[in-house]
Amino acid sequence: MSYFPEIPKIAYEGPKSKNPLSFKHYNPEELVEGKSMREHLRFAAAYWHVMRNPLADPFGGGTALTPWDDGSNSVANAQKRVRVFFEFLEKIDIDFYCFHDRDVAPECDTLAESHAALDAVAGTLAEEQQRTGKKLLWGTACLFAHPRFAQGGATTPSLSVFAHAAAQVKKAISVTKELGGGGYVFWGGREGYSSLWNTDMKHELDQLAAFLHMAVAWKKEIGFTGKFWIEPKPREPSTHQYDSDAAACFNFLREYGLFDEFELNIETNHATLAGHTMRHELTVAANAGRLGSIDANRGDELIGWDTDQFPTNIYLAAEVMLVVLGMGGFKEGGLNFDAKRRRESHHPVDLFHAHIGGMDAFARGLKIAAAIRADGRIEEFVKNRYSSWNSDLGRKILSGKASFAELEKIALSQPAPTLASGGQEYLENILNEFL
Ligand code: XLS
Ligand code: NI
Ligand code: NI
Repeated sequence: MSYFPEIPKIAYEGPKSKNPLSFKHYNPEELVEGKSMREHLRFAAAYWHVMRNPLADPFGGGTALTPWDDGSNSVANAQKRVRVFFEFLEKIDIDFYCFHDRDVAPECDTLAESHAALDAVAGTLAEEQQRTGKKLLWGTACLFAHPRFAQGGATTPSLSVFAHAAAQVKKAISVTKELGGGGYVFWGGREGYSSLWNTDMKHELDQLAAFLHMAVAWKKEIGFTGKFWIEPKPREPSTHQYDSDAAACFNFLREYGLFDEFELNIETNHATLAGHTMRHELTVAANAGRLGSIDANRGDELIGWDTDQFPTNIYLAAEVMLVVLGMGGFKEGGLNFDAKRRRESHHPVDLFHAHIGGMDAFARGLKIAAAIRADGRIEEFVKNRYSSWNSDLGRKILSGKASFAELEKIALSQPAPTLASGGQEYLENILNEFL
């Protein structure tokens, strides 16, 4: 039985093909820097967007056509969706997926029933992983949709809600482990505030830290060897989210003695909402040796919210892949399309167009990044820019052995300082040679 009877398995046909249901650039087994594109890119599909996003917006309800779904909250319907999803993964040739507990399985009347429903659906996920060879990139818990989480999950003022959140995360980590997930993501959409008039920020941060310490303890207790990733986002749905950007996350983790246990999952649209470029956020994370995974999407310059569009910008994909190649590639992480179709693109075939576009854009980004690295001019320029530090004095300063007094003596005795050009335009022109 096929749920996408009209759709063939998507294959590489090359840049000249006019077949919209083919890859023009993503050629999974093609080698780049000695590794296949498949291994470099580690694409993942987001269960919540592919299977559960009705494509509503703040002004109107859902439009997505999901002929396989009976619209009920039953476990059987949830299990059927899993089969549909894995057919999608097979046809689109994506190797990994990500989920929230509440998108794969229904939320029931009691927590115990919700746990049981999740176990039942996890059984189907395990079967389908077994059948297809697809893998779980990461799992997470939804601590933002249900009304009980309106004032936060780990940062709620209510101790009973906090306990519920803890129980949910405990279960979700266990299920992620059972399914062999590479990581577990903490995205706290409601872990922030909408007004400081009713918020004890210090108390909430202490709660969040206690919550994460318990998560680490649970991870160790059950022997989950995947990574813990925090996904920064500055706001939406909260006015301010505590994990607002990569630097804020690191500061929080260091302050509370959690730094060694967490890496980051960086999302493009969250970076731009934080007033940063994606490259900035990736660079902050990579510099700390803590770039774990990426939620690949993009925002819209004209819309001030998380539009979660598919990443089709080749320039952006090249920048992302430069950072990824620069850190030696993904380990447990990958490129998760945390992206949804526009409300107007409501047919099942649009799921394929959307992912094909993202995969082809990143295939090109990968090749462009590799070409820039092989060319070497940009890297060389940046290296030269700092060459004055490549001296006894430079080394002395960086190893913390110099003093202001010593530098004052040098500054007083030397001729007026000089500066070489920053060469931004020169470098941007080089980049364009490869696009
Ligand atoms: C929402 C987030 C969310 C996380 C997973 O903006 O991107 O989808 O990736 O909870
Ligand atoms: Ni995300
Ligand atoms: Ni997002």
